[in-house]
Amino acid sequence: MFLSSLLVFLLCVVTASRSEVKIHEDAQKTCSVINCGLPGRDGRDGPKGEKGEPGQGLRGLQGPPGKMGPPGVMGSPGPKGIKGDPGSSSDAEAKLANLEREIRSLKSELEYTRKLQAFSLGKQSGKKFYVTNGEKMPFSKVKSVCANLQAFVATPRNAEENRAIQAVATDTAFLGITDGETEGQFMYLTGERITYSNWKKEEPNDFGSGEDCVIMHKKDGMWNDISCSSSFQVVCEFPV
Ligand code: MFB
Ligand code: CA
Ligand code: CA
Repeated sequence: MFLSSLLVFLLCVVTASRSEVKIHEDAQKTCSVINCGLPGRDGRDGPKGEKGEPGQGLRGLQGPPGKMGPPGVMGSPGPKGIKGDPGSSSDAEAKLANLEREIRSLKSELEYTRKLQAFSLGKQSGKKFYVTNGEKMPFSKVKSVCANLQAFVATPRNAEENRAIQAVATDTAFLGITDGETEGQFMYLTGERITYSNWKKEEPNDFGSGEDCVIMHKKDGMWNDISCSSSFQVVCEFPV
């Protein structure tokens, strides 16, 4: 008896809930919120769903180029190039002709510059000319200064040249003459014995610990042997 009544009760409950659901659904279709009251609160979140497929959203804009990386390792040398064509002889002849023309032009320009400089220094044509920068220095430096100018230390070979050097010097100046090789034998720097001299009275005397160089006095153009380590004016001689 109890079971049957339980069965009947359950049957009634199931039937009622189904009809309630249907009533509810029908009611939703036909009535507004005011007639039927507010919808119930959301239920609790369900369990987390499966991970979705990656989205197809817009990719970000291309960023600016990164900073320059370190230089790469030098590559190995490439294969040997193929042999070039042999230059034609006319090419070589043309190049040679150009070079010869250029040399002639440079030579005439140099000659012109020398004449202009000689004229500005008052040099007579066909003669050596002499130049000083007014500086005083030991004999060894005098030699190198003149050599750097492709010139020589002033060396009078006669009275005329002696006067010309005396006119250019502004103070007592070294001459290109020494007796360092053999004491008492004065030589030009080219190694020949001197053929002209203008010694002051009682000179040369190899005074003190030795005097193997020669100076010319500005006031009278006379010579004196002197120590090569003393400092006197440089006068350079430019050949004809
Ligand atoms: C000497 C001269 C020497 C020095 C010395 C001061 O003459 O021969 O070369 O100049 O004076 C006296
Ligand atoms: Ca001497
Ligand atoms: Ca002397």
